[in-house]
Amino acid sequence: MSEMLEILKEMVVDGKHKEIEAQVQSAIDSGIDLNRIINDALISAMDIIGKRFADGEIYVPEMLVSAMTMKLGLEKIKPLLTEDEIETKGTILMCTVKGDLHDIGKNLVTMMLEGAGFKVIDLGVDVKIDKLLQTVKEKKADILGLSALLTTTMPEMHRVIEALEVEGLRDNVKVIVGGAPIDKKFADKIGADGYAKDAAEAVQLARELVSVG
Ligand code: B1M
Repeated sequence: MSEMLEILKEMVVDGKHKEIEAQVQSAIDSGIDLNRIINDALISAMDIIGKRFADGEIYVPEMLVSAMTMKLGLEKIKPLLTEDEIETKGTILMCTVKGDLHDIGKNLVTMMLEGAGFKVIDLGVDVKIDKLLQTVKEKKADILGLSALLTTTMPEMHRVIEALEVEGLRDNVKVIVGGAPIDKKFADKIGADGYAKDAAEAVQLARELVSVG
């Protein structure tokens, strides 16, 4: 089993996008827990890629091919996470903030939230504040989820919260934040309603926030 996960991890690291779907399917067929496929193979591969990039061993194109490979693998798992149609628990608006194009983590969080029965409206990446405010109003979202992977785009989360206040929308929606450079201290500092370190925590947090209304 762990050998299969190792192979999967290497495939993502090496950007073997043509082979990844078949390998993920084999892992699923052999009964490996989906969370292990996600955490121990796919996410773990991106950590290796991040380190190699930081160390100057690889460049953006290689990072991009690995990201694409990871996405293909995740897409294969997605239908299994959202198999049970459960009554909607609440509406969540998700996005990666303006200036930031990283969407793998955001997509993973979205999938897990959908799997947990939330209706998720995914606005994509590089989302401007105007668009967020307009959609919060139109869709009457219970929660707004903001993702950021760059230290340079973290401050955009604060600007979103300030804009919600200015527009008189802050009390209508809970704001949750996440992404590799974000932590609880930062979330508290900018006045977010919650921080989640990963997709599983995001589901837990969303459940808590919706139940307290
Ligand atoms: Co970028 N990149 N990247 N990159 N990239 C990082 C983030 C970096 C840490 C790499 C490094 O130097 N080690 C670094 C940021 C440094 C910094 O800010 N301090 C970096 C850089 C510098 C850049 C560029 C500037 C490079 C350049 O062009 N010179 C550029 C910026 C582009 C832009 O956004 N404007 C860039 C570009 C890219 C690619 C496009 C090539 C590609 C992204 C492809 C895509 O997403 N479609 C990419 C990738 C793949 C990475 C790394 C390697 C992997 C990110 C990832 O997908 N991780 C990353 C290094 C790393 O993080 N190890 C890196 C897997 C994913 C599942 O984890 O996104 O953390 P993550 O999500 C987690 C949690 O954070 C959390 O749950 C998820 C699941 O557990 N979470 C939430 C995330 N959002 C949440 C929201 C929530 C709750 C939890 O609630 C709302």
